[in-house]
Amino acid sequence: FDHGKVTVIFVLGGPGAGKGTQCDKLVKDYGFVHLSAGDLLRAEQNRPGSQYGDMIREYIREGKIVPMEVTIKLLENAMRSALSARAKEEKGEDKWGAAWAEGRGRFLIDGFPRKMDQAIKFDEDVCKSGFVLFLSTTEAVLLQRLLERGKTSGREDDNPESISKRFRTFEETSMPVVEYYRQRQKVVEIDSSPPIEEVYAKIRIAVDAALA
Ligand code: UP5
Ligand code: MG
Repeated sequence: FDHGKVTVIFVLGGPGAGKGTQCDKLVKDYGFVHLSAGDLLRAEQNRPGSQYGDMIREYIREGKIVPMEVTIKLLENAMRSALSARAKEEKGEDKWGAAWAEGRGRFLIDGFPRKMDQAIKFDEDVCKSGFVLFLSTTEAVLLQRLLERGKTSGREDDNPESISKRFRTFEETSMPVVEYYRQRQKVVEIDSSPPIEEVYAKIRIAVDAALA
């Protein structure tokens, strides 16, 4: 991907921080393509004939990070197909159509990178990130959200046992990635404890400043 044209924002935060929720809102207002690494992995897990299905299911239930080759390939494929799909749309068909037709895609990558090896590999092989939106809150808030969502989500990792494993992986493996970007002045940290709209208002300010 041409770094001068493609903008990538990583959206990071603990399990249940609101990454998916806030990305959905940004898509509506800014025309980003939203790619959730977790959603891509779940889709691959359920794809008939996938050689990775069982492996992904096991990793997700255990709250562990799937080997990066699999996730990066899924992300790269999804970025390419989004770019070509949007480029085919007629210019002006939507307010972002023209930009996409010129290959100037904007991507929100949600829940990735969450391990140092992924961060370095993606930077080198795919594209450098513009900046990182880091949604932070307490484990008590996260737990309450995930247990509530678990009543209807059907997600195999929204149960107390998997949730505590996800918390541990986030602290031990994913926070170092946030710190790595923080040292490089790439992180905008937003408290995601308040109501959804309040969090989103702060995110908009950060995104507007970054894109200006
Ligand atoms: N909610 C959201 N915001 C709220 C607010 N401000 N106030 C009140 N409620 C709020 O939100 C969670 C719930 O909280 C929802 O019910 C929402 O309404 C409410 P959501 O937006 O879904 O939060 P999100 O941060 O997206 O939570 P998610 O559970 O998706 O985060 P995870 O990081 O745990 O899940 P993900 O899908 O990214 O990854 C799952 C697994 O995949 C990982 O554990 C790992 O095993 C694997 N994975 C990899 O191996 N590699 C990767 O690169 C990525 C994932
Ligand atoms: Mg999510």
